[in-house]
Amino acid sequence: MTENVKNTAPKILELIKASKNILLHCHIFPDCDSIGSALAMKLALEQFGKKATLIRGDSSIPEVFARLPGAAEIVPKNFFEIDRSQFDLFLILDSGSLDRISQVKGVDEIFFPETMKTVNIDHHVSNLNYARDINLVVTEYPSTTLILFDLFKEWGIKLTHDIALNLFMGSYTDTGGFRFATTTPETFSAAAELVRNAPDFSDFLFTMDNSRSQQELLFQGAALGSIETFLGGFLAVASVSAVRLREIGVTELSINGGMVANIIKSAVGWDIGVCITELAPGNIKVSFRTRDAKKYDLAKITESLGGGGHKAAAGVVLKGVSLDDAKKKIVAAVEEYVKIIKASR
Ligand SMILES: [Mn+2]
Repeated sequence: MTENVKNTAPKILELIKASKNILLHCHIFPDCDSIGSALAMKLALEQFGKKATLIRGDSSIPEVFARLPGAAEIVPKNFFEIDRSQFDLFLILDSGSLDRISQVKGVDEIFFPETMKTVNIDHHVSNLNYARDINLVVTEYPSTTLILFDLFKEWGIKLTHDIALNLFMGSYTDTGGFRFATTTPETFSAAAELVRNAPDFSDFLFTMDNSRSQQELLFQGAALGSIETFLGGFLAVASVSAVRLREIGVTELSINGGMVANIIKSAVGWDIGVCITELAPGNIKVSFRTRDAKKYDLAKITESLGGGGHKAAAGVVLKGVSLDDAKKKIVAAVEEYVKIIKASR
């Protein structure tokens, strides 16, 4: 536990104890760390006899997380569909910026009434410390659920099965199944205590790993079957046309180009994997992944095409071009980037 968490824990608890009606949310496109944190917090607040309302936010809850303990009580409303004046405390979890709370309206529309205290608890490096009362941003933690694990300890929360399972699932997923470099000995210690209290964790992992849609696999099959290599072989590109999408009956919901690029870059020698999907003629979504983020900064490539992202994962949407022209543009952009990094070495 960091000093920051230890010192801030009683201050947050003070605000909780002084509140009557607490608001919680899931961030847009919620992952298991967002949902697990919010559900665990709601259950912990109930141990103090506090009433908490957990809103779904902008996006639907992925079906695979709908079985998490307490998920049935998530209120299907976004931030603008609730009466904010009813709440005296908003515990904002796993959200680096205000636009993680909602994007239904502009960020300027996201304001908090004077009577609503705000606390921001998060682990993202990019966090903007936007809360009015307390910002507990601890980037040493691999997940928000693990921050809560330590806070709950300080608060004397009983680690029930339901709290433990929610905390475990968020911690497991945000560490990529304890594989990411963010995983520490403390992560495993916490995980050990969590699974001691939630011995059925493997049922939930099985459900999560086996909840894919058939369409998602059909899309992957079409994409992986189309792989071409360029620039001497280190760049591997999959591409799926709008016509092909229609043939196999795949709709936008089942398209995960990032996942395909991820699979491509898992092959030795294919240092950069790209998946190009023609959602509709003239509307092309491109995902980049690399197995060597020390050598390549993919954001530099996608930025040159008008997109963005991170070193190891980036993307761009290309408008008004054919699939073939998109492919040529992408290969040219990678070639240009490689020339630049070679020259700078
Ligand atoms: Mn997270």
